[in-house]
Formats: sequence, C-alpha cells, structure tokens
Amino acid sequence: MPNSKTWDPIAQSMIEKANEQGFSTAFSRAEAMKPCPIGRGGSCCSFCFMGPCRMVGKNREELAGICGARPATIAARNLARWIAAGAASHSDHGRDMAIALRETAKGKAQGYEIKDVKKLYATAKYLGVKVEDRTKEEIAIDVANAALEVWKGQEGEIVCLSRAPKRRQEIWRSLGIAPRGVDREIVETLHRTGMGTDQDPEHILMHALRASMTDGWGGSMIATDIGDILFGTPKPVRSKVNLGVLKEDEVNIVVHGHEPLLSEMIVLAASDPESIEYAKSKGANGINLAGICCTANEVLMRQGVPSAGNFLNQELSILTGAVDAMVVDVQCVMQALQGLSTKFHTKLITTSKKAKITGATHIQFDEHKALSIAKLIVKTAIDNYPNRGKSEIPEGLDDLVAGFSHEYISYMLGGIYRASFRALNDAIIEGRIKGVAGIVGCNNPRTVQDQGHNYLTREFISRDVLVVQTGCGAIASAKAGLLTPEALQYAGPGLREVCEAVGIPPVIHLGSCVDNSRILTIATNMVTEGGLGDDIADLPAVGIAPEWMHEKALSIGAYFVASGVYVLFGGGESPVGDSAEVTEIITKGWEEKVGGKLEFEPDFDEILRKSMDHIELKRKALKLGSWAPGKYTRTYVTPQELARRGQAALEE
Ligand code: NFS
Ligand code: SF4
Repeated sequence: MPNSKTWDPIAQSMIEKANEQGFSTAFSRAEAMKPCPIGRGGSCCSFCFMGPCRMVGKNREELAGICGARPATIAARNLARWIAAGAASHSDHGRDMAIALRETAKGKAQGYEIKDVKKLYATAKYLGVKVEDRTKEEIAIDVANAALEVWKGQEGEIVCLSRAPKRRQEIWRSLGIAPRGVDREIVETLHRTGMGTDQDPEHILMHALRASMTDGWGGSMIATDIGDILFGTPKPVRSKVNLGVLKEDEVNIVVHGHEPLLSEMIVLAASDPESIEYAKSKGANGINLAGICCTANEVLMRQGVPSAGNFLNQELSILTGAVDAMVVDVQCVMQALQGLSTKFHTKLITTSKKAKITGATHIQFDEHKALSIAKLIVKTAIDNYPNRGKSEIPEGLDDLVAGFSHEYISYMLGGIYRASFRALNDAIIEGRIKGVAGIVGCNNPRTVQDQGHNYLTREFISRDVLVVQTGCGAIASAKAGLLTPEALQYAGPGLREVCEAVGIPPVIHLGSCVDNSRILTIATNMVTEGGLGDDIADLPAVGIAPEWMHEKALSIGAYFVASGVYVLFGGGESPVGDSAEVTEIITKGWEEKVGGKLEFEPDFDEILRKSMDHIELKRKALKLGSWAPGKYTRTYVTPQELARRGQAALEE
C-alpha cells in the first residue's frame, strides 16, 4: 500500500527498503504493537504498589482502585504527571542554557560568546537587570542568575509572567495558578499525584495548568531568549530539507536531540579548516552537517544547517548507510538507533551528562571545554568515514525559508524604524487574514507521518489563516515545500496579498519546540498592539498538535490553554478519554476558568471545522469585518529578496 505510512514519498521508499531488508523501524513496530487498551484512555494507575489498578469493566465511573481512587482521579493524576514531565524536559533544557550563559560571561565556557547584545538588553529588561554603565559580561551574569531564579522560586511568581497581557496576568492571579518556580511546581505535581494526596480531579488539573506555565512562560521562554543571546536571534535563512541533504562524498554528521549548546559547537568544529583538511586526508571531500528533530531546528534557524527530517526520519537516516556519526543529546532520541546503527557503520554518540544509551559511544559534553569536545566528536566521525560501506541516499530535496522570530516579524511588518505588529493586526481586523493557527508538535507512527500537519496547513492558508509552526510540524511543512514564498499559491487571496506586501511566507517557521514561547510573545504583541481585544483569549487563534506523541506536547498544549487558547490534539484518541469527567474538566471546565480548552480530536476535518468555527466566533466577538478582495496590488517576493530583507532589518 503506497504512502500508507507517510505523506513523504522519500520516507516511504526508505520504509519499504527497511521492510524488504528486514530492519525494524518505529513504523513496523507501531504496527506490531497495539496500544495498551487500559493505559490508552487514562484508566491505569501505577502510582503505588497496592496496584497497579485498572479501571476496566462495566459501570466504569463506579469503579475504584484499592485505595478507593476513582477513575476520574486516576485519569487526572496521569494527565498532570505527563504535563509535569513535559514541562520538566523543556525547563531542564532552559536551565542548562542559563548556566551556559553565566559561564560564558565569566569567560569559562570555551567557544561561546555573547552574540546578540540587543537581545541581552531586552532579556535584562524583563528580568529586572540593570544595563546602564555596565559591560555586557556583567549584565549577562546577572541575567543568568535572574533567569535561574525562575527555577528556584518558592513563593510569589515567576518574573516572565510580566510579559503576558495585563488581563491574562489578572486571570492567573485570581485563580491562584501563577506559578512560583519551575522546580517547585513540578515537585508539587509529583507530590500531589502520589498515593493519598490530591484526589479531586478538578483541583489536580488546575495545578497541572500552573505547572505547565513554568514551561511556556518559564523554562522554554528562557531557553529561547538565551539561545538568541548566545547564538543570535534568527532571521530568514534559506536551506534544504529531507534525507537528500546527506552527501555521498562527504563525512556526514547528523546532530539529533534538542539543546543548541552542543550542536552550535559542532557547527563551529565542522567548519574548522583543520577538521576539513583532516576529512580530506581520509578521502572525503568535506564535512556535511545535518540535523534531526529540534536540534535540527535550532541550527537551521540560526545557521541554515539543513534538516534531514523530523522525528520519524531518525531511523530512516541511518538506513541510508551514509551517516558516519549521529550525535545525540536529550529527548526524542529512540533507543532503537543503537541497534540499527550497528547494522551499518554509523557511530551513535551520546553526549549528555543526563543521557546514555547502552552500547553507544559516550563523549561527554561539558560547556567549559565545549569546542575541544566538539572537535573530538567531529574527528571521531571523520575517522569513521573510511568504514562506510554501500550507501543509498534517496534523491529529492525541498527548499525552505526558516528563521523567523517575533523581532524579525515586527521589523517586516513595521519597517526598521517602526517595528510593530500593526500591519498584522490591521490585516486581521480588515479580514484579509482571518486568524492565526499554530500547528506544532511531533510525528507519531500511529498516524501517517506529516499528513495531519500538511493537510491542515494547506487548508488553513487556503482559508486566509496565517500558520505559524515549530518543531517537527515545521519540518513536515518544509518537506512538502510549504516553507517557501511559493506556498503562496495555496493561500487564499487575502492572506496572499498581505504576505506579498509584507514579504513573509504564509507558513512561518518559528523554531524548535521551546520556541513555542515565541508564539506566546507574538500573541502578546498582537494584544498590546491594540484592536484585537485585551487578552490572548480574545484573538482569533487556535493551537493544534496534529501528530503529537511526547509528554512535552501535553505541556505545551496545557500552557497555551492556560494562556487562553483553544488547543486541539489530533491523530490518536484522548489519553484521558475513558473519563467523561476529566474530559469535561479540560474542555468546558477550563474554558470557563481560563478561556482556553484542550480537546482531543482524531479527525483532521473536524479539527479544521472546529478551528474555523472558533476563529469566526472570536472575530464576531471582536466585531471584525470581512474583507473585499483587490485592494492591494500583487508583488511577488522571491526567497532571495526575503532573505535580503531579513539581513537588512537586523543589520540596521
Ligand atoms: Ni517537540 Fe522536538 Fe519533534 Fe515532538 Fe520531539 S523533536 S521538542 S517533542 S518529536 S516536535
Ligand atoms: Fe491503585 Fe490507588 Fe495505588 Fe493507584 S494509588 S495503584 S489506584 S491503590
């Protein structure tokens, strides 16, 4: 059955190759292993050892665990723990960024520098750090320490909340869900959800919202801002995507995982003339870097490093036989890579202090010796190049433009001297743009790879809805050619006019999953710009994770809900679908309290319908008009022009 596993013909050919040659992949394993019927709907509790208790049977709502826990309590505790685990992943990443900034400012982190001073000042401002009459190093040390307070906070609330619209802050405070500190809220989630503590589903889930906010308005926001300070705020850059970015005649190093701290150093080490000479001495024509997952997004956004694909491409890249080293750090790294890499010559290199894989080569990363370690990793890859056997790199590549930040978007919309979101707000008010859809998140082999992302993206832009993306969703669009100005051919007339006039594509790649914080910032800027209400909940906007699989996605979904956004998760069934009570709490219940709600909707057409209804509802509430086409003249913006404008805007 062609294309039954993926929307991408290149991935499909690799899956077929794997099947023919007897290699297992996530695609084949997902087929062989059906989801556990008890766990899939949130009905299994394993939080103490009187159990595990399974809420299965007739009259489900009357069942109870050995401790008497009701099914709704069990589902709520499960959801809260998943959300906290997701928030922990993003936030722990952010913490390491803050420590790296501090060490950089002290001159102790090898290879790093404070690249974007403007961003340092902006970050200092919201963190309450004084900038006048101080060196950038002094400021950066205080910025790092103030950022680390976001983790340490025991009372009060995290400082980043002050970046949200005033109205939103009031809602959080009145509900008592303004988070105190990342570490506190996550520890408290574990405490509350253990045997015998918080047993009121609604109460548990309000705390889950609070914990999720330590991700979006805490750890992720800091990760994004410090990433920009150390490596530069993204501006439009052209690059390539898909397995064809691997090169037959060069040493291929694939960076995979999440934190830019290591991958940025590998970019440096791989472009070092000595490394390139060394590669040539081994018979290669050079060193070729490519990324997978969000590490790919980090180095794509800032350095234009090509992406070999999203989550489900990780095994497929090794199946080409052309990857000399796959370098991984944390999150979304499949253990299966290890076994698979031994069938080829690929060296799987783990690097994080937090993550080892049995059988893989471990070269431990340390920011104090970052560049030396990166050079050692690059050398290890080069030394492995002569061991490469027959390789088969599938042909076919797509172009893309990535590298959008809220800073850049406001330059584009307002011009260098009047940077603002006015033009976007006006376009929405006039109805040329109906609204905004954030389409983000993972791949999941239980749905067709990229299908949900690409189907929804095309349908939204054709309905004059601007699409913003992050994570593996953005790479799905890239592989389908949707991250170029050429994607305007699929856009509705209103959206097309605006994009052409301003010089942005209709689908905007905002970065990795921690960069979902950029979406929060954009939403806030739109609110403060005026004309679209006084809260994020007033915006005609939706958030969608069509193919989610990671706990991080649930955390992201929850903090968007807490910020007032209608969030839809697609693909599979609801992980708390067994409990009508919990389903009611996270939809109607949350909507009444925070204005946002979380729905699990497997049918993509239903997602589209519900999203458009929601956008129309919000437009009506704001009394926005509809648009008369033909007001503006068409001007076609080439990718080159787009990249040039980006350069100019940021070099003012
Ligand atoms: Ni996000 Fe990124 Fe991809 Fe999902 Fe994994 S890489 S942090 S979790 S799979 S989008
Ligand atoms: Fe069972 Fe209660 Fe223990 Fe959960 S906490 S495993 S429901 S006894």
